[in-house]
Order: sequence, then structure tokens, then C-alpha cells
Amino acid sequence: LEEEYLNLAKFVLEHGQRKDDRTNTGTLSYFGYQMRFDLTTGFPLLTTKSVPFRLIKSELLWFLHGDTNIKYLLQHNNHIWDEWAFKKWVTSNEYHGPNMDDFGHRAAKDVEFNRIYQTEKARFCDRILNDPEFATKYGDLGLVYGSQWRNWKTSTGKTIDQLKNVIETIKHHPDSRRMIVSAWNPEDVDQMALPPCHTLFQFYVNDGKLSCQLYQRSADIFLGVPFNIASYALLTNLIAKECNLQAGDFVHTLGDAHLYLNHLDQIKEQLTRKPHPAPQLWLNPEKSSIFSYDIDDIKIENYHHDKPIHGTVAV
Ligand code: THF
Repeated sequence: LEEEYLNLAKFVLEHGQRKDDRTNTGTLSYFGYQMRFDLTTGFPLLTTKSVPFRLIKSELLWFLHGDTNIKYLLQHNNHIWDEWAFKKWVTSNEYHGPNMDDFGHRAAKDVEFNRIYQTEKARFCDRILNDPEFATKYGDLGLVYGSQWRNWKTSTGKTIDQLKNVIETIKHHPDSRRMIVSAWNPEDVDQMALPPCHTLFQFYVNDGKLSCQLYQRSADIFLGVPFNIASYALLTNLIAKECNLQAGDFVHTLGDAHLYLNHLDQIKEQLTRKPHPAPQLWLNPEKSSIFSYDIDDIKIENYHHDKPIHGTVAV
């Protein structure tokens, strides 16, 4: 299962080309790549480093609820989206703290600044958790995944619940070739903290199995992709269960597949490691609707993994 990912990393290390990017970090990049994970053989959570499944789970539940405010994530001690909300706050005219221009790069290079930044970000998170008005204003990332999946705005002022619709189609017209959810809304891209990296996904039913293919326009191979694989594998399993199907393949198609230059040592270290057997997913048998799950209804079992490998996220 995991070989697919390790092969991708190896391939981009070998064939990726130097390319600059929006975050000015620099990457090794390759355009167009596809992986396939057979979900009947186990759950594709990487074992060559420790991947924090609890973060994947709370992020997916956040999407499923149609929520776009990081408050829910913070309540579950999940900080993977902080930087994008923080950026909105420190560039607003209500912010009067220490200068936070270009905080991502400066924090990586300057220990003293990093201390100030961490303090300021912790204060920001505290305020999101404890000041409802502030949270409404600065915790919201705008029209990101949750909003496009559950509340796509139409030109006539209605909303479309793409996810609910696609589940209905899987149940009643499983041969359909139109089972698509798109997070890419050209009209809204400007109003998003970050335009969606996982852009569009499609379902496919055959032989009692539900497969899912994701088109990801931009893929951060070391930090993001392990999360994205597990997240869509979990989504596919949840929907399969609701529709009385087995989870089949997760096909992961990548556009700009890149290794950030400050992740190269980490990925090389990871490639020296040998995968453990894949873990299994446990879903509360009493739940069926994918919208009814809570944190404790989803668990990962027999997860044997190597040590974590740390890397900083490009903002
Ligand atoms: N931006 C970039 N540059 N890369 C991404 O992968 C990415 N995402 C989301 C939005 N923007 C992105 C955010 N997803 C981590 C993992 C996923 C993220 C953001 C950050 C991360 O730092 N993971 C650490 C653990 C962190 C922790 O324990 O708190 C890790 O080691 O895996 C792609 O969708």
C-alpha cells in the first residue's frame, strides 16, 4: 500500500525540476502523477513515519459539517490550519501587535522572531477559543472546502449540498458517471484563505465496491500528501459504509507534485525506512449517515509506525 507513496517521493527526487513557487521556498516539482491504493488490503496511513490520524479525522469531520471556522479545529487541538487564519488577522487593520509580515519565512530563519511569532499565534488561538465575536470575524477561512462541499452558492441565491447529492446518486444510480464533488469555484477563489488543493473528486461503483479518484492541483509531497491520502481513504470508507458497499480503490492524481527544498533531508531519511503492515480502520457500527460521526466513532487499529519526522509547512 505504502509503496505507491514511497515511489512517488523517489520519482520526484529523481525527476523533479527546480521550480519557484508562491511561498518562495523553492521546490523540486513534477507535473502529472497518479497513485492507486487498494483499500480492501488495509488503511493507507503511512508507517514509515508517524502520521497523526487524530488531526486527519478532526479535519475531515470539520469539512463534513460544512464548517469553515478554525474554532472547531482548535477545540480538538488541531493546529494545521492556524497559519491561514492568523495571516488574515495580522494583515487586518485591527491588529496592532508586533510586525508579522512574511511570518512563515522569518520564523524559519530567525529564532528570536520565531519566539515572538509563536507567542502571538498562541494568543490568537486563545482569543478564537474564548472570544466568540473575534472567532466569527477572524477564525473563518472563507469559502473553503466545507462551504463548497455542503453549501455551494448558485447564481439564483440557492445552495447545493454536493456531498449529500453524490451520496444519493451512489445509492440510487450507482452506474452514474457524474458522481463529482468540486471544491474549485472560479467565482469564489478570490475569497478563500487558500484556493483548494484537492480540487475535485469522483466516485465509481462496480462489483459492490466504491472507488474514489481525487484530482489534486498542488501536492506538498512530504507534509500534505500523507494527510490527503488518509483523509480521502477515510471519506471513501465512510461513504461506502453508508451505501452498503465495500471501499475499493482510492486513485490519487496529482497536478504540480512537489517536494519543498526544506523537506529533502526529511524525505530521504524516510526513504531509508521499511514500511510496517498497514493498519485497519474502525468505524462505529451504530453510525450510518456520514454526517452523524463524532471524533470517537472513528479509530485506527494496529498502527505500527516509525518515529515522526518534522518539517515546517510553507505558508
Ligand atoms: N500548504 C502547504 N504548504 N502544504 C500543505 O500540505 C497544505 N495543506 C493544507 C493547506 N495548506 C497547505 C493544510 N494541511 C501539516 C499537515 C497538513 C496540513 C498542514 C500542516 C503538518 O504540519 N503536519 C505535521 C504534524 C503537525 C502537528 O502535529 O500538529 C506532520 O508531521 O505531518 C494540504 O492539504
